[in-house]
Amino acid sequence: MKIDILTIFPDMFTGPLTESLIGKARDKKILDIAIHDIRSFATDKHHSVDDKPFGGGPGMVMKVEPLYRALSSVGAMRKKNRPYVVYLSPQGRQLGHALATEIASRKHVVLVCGHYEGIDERAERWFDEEVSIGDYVLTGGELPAMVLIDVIARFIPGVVKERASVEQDSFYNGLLDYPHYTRPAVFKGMKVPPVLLSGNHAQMDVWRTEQSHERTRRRRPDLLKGIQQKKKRTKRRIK
Ligand code: 58G
Repeated sequence: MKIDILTIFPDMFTGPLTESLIGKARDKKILDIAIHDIRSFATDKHHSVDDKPFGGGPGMVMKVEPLYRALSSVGAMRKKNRPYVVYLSPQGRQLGHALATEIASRKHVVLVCGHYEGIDERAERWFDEEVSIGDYVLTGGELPAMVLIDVIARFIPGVVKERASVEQDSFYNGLLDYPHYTRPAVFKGMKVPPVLLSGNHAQMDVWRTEQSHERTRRRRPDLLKGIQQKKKRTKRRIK
């Protein structure tokens, strides 16, 4: 998968995209991530990327010309083989498991990071989708872009070593994760649930499934409603 990031703060990406699993996936060429400085596409002598809003009001607005040129440079303006262009914005469709798998299925994605009060509205036509990571406003789209890259990277085969690890995670099956434990078996009197030390794998599976359901019922009952509806729909289809 190829990801092009358009930003006016390219340095913000170095840590999160060079360390850990994402860094390894880039080394292995599973993930091809390129970061582009929108400022380098400005043609005026001050390389300006923002300007005062028409009609007045507080703050600055990101200009369309440098962004247009940056988008052109990554192939977003061509007719054939256009990448999927995503603008990170609080007005977008809220990111979740479903949206993440959809974006992860694309071959080439362009992430546009805004700043200040946002981008000149005339840029909207160049975006295939606006994505929000939650109902809050941030100073820029860079952190949301990194969150999006991290969540989609986990769905690309080879990024997370074990497929089972991805498939067992919360939200894959619509349930919260079961509790995890590692050595020592007793720490300051706190014991690991005996079933996990029993060696009976069938029993352990039952226990974990029970824990997942119980946790989901207590903490996220809204998720269980979703599963019940899904079950009802497939039942109807079978009839
Ligand atoms: C209002 C405010 C509209 C994404 C700011 C547009 C981006 C939150 C999210 C903006 C973001 C999110 C300018 C700064 C987008 C622009 C950017 N804030 N919830 N801020 O995903």
